[in-house]
Amino acid sequence: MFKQIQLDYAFSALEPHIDALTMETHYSKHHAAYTNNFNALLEKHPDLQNKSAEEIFQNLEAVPADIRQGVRNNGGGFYNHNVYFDLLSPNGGGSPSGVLADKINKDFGSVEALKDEISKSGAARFGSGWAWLIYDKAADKLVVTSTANQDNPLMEGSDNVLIALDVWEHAYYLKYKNLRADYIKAFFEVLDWNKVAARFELAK
Ligand code: MN3
Repeated sequence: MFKQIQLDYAFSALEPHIDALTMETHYSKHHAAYTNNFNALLEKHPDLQNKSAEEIFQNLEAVPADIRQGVRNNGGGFYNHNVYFDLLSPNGGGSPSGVLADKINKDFGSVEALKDEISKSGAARFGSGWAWLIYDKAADKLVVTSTANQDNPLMEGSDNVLIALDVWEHAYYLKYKNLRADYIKAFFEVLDWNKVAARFELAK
């Protein structure tokens, strides 16, 4: 059984950047539904239950055809939100330091330039989807990318993700209405760079 991560902060803890009702609905309804649907699909093919979510997405073509699209949508929704919610913190914001900051400066010029690129990627994603920072280990390079729907970079051959930014309207519409760019600015106010740095350490 795949499980939603337990939040170590209250739904209201990210106010005013992300409002409590959005957080509660997003986690307790949207994320819960993706997770339940993903687990229900895997009951049809129990051998998949022993694999990690990463293994499943990196070999999506090996998933039986009758559940493949469902796994892509709901498994993606399960996994992507686990990364997203884990990266948020009432103590977030600011800037990264240490090895991660050095790498960002080398690959993007500055942290502001990286934020700008992620923001543009999220704003340019038409309809629903995600913006990402990934680490391309083979090229030793940080890369900004985006995916549609609940797809993620693992499905496209990446072996890790460092930042996951949900740009579905359900992530921001109650507070920000059509102003996705304002929500993206707010996301960086609650992004826990220590978690990003820890993901980078594991990916290297
Ligand atoms: Mn979402």
